[in-house]
Amino acid sequence: WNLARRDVPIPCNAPKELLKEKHVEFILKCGRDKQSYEYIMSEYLRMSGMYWCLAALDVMGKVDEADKEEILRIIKACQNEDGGIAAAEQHDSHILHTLCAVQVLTILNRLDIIDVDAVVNYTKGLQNEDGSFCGEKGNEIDTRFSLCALATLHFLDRLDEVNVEKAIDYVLSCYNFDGGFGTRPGSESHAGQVYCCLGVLAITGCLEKIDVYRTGEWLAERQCPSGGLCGRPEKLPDVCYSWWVLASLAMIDKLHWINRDSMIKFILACQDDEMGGFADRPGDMPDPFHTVFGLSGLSLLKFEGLEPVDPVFCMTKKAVGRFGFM
Ligand code: GRG
Ligand code: ZN
Repeated sequence: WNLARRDVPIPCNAPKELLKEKHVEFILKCGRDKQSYEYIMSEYLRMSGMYWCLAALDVMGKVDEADKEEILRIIKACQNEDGGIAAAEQHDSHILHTLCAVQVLTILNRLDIIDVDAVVNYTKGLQNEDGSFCGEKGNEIDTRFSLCALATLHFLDRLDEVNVEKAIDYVLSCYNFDGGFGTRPGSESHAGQVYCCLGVLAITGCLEKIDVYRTGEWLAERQCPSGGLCGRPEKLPDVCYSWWVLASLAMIDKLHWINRDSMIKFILACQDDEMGGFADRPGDMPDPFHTVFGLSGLSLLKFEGLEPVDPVFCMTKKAVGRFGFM
């Protein structure tokens, strides 16, 4: 069956070393070129983008190169009346961006610049009767938002403000027989969702409530012959899964269930040796999203020259400090 698996080739001239200096340049350029097409078109992702970029610099030990004052000014301007934080000024609040802002402020150790009580109230207001969370008021439910909400409250040291028991029960109701998790009860297992659900169980100290062998097996099966990891059966490998899957395996202490050498080879092959940055797969365009997850995946594999990262939060252990998982 291995031969029939969908996969991508690794070109023989693909990068085999970590091009750290190029990645620092690539990330700094993303924040600098405010007139570029990419910058203007990605406004709806601005807050997430700041997290990807800052977290990437931090993993490379270069967080001091970022324009901190500018970042703080933008985040402050993105907190809305409802207490939540938006992707950009004048946009609506969303829990995805609220968590990203809290992550950035945690990295910079400047949570004081936002109204923390208001963030807590906003987050509380997103929890539903069954324990699930919406991403924004009255909108779609997804286990991604359970992680975002609990991680946000965790960094603010205010987890007790929501119904944690029900939040856990909801996540467990999304656990599938194959060992994976989906977005909602009964939905298909997806590695991104597994990461989010394990993150919730890790934050709340409930990982023993699942069958970690079954889950570890489902995760380990995501490795393709090229070494890359895919998000679910029959899908192509993508470097961001070297975060979603590896971090999940790390949370349940099964990182050794994948082949480290071929995984590293795949991640390194996704680097752009001219522009810097990582793409989803070899030869594609690089972006900050795949760059932070590529670098963080390498860090989990203890690749030399990178800061250790926390598998739940995708931030350096140094940044998460006492809020870290292990
Ligand atoms: C703390 C880092 C951190 C994140 C917060 C938002 C979030 C929580 C997690 C996102 C998890 C997730 C769902 C990741 C998957 C992202 C992705 C590549 C989705 C694409 O899915 P498909 O089905 O693509 O379009 P495939 O790979 O299946 O072909
Ligand atoms: Zn991807």
